[in-house]
Amino acid sequence: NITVTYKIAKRMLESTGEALSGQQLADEFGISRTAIWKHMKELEEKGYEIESVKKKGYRIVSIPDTLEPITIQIGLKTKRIGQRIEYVESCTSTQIIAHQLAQENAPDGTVVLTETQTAGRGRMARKWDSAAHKGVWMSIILRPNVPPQKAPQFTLVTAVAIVRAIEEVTALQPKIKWPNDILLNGKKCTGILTELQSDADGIQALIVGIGLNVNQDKEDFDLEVQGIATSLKMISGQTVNRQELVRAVLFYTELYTQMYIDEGFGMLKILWESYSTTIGQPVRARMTNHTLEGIAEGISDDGVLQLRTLDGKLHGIYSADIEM
Ligand code: BT5
Repeated sequence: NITVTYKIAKRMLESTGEALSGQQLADEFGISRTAIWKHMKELEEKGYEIESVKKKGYRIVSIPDTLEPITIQIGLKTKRIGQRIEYVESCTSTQIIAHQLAQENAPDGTVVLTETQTAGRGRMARKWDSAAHKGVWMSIILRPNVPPQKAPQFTLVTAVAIVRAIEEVTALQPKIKWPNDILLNGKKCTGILTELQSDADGIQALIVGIGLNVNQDKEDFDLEVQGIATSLKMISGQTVNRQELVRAVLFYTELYTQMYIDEGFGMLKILWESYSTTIGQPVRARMTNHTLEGIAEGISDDGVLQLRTLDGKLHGIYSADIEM
């Protein structure tokens, strides 16, 4: 029974490095010592390294590089986001699963995590390349009590949270490209996709999708994106602990989305602008039917990009692809 196995693993991890005797575990879980031994074998099969110390008992020495809930939830410092985590080894898209869960009344802060997606998506049904076990492919369900026009800023707020998380876990200094890209050395390491479930009463759920390239090497990317994509490992030269990174992303996403909900966009706008590569730069904004060129002067309190064209006119851009 896999849930019992994980409960035992959780108990062992929480005893911070001390060995627990088979008898003690057997008593606590109300099963036999042989059953405990079988659960240890089960964990070993799943990639957990277990030391069994004569007379003292069992100790978990290392945990596998997966994003299974217990590997994330131990040491997670959030109150809401990630208290429930749905994990699947593989799926079409975590956005699809999250939309489904949101319709089934999954609580605020529910997280969907996977190792690989067969139909990962970007904006406007573009493809998102999701190499197995190399990135963080995740959707977060939020149920903020705000009017629908306050939804687009969640993408910007999440971008700030991801930059803070990457800064904390690595020595890297990522930049944000309006509206939804995070860059390292000018290449995309993260994309964000915020989708909305709403009705006459307002926002039912926001589904915030995060695609974060972590441990890919160049050849792990599809040919089409090799020239524009990068990963944390490619820039830092080091393999990054994905579990620690997910915990940091969840922590800062909770912190900053709550700040946005409680206090508005003001402070976050300042933070966002400090990380932005777009502001103050000449840019080309490609929209569905036309293109504008000018200087990106800033963003409004609604998260709308302010672009001044050569003729001096100021344009509010709600959605576009930016070239610099
Ligand atoms: C985005 O769209 O950047 C949003 C990506 C969101 C992906 C996450 S993964 C978890 C969740 N589940 C999903 O199905 N989606 C979300 P957009 O701005 O439209 O950029 C898409 C473009 O980025 C593509 O057309 C490619 O050019 C490029 N691209 C695709 N895969 C990439 C990758 N892994 N790294 C960098 N760039 C990529």
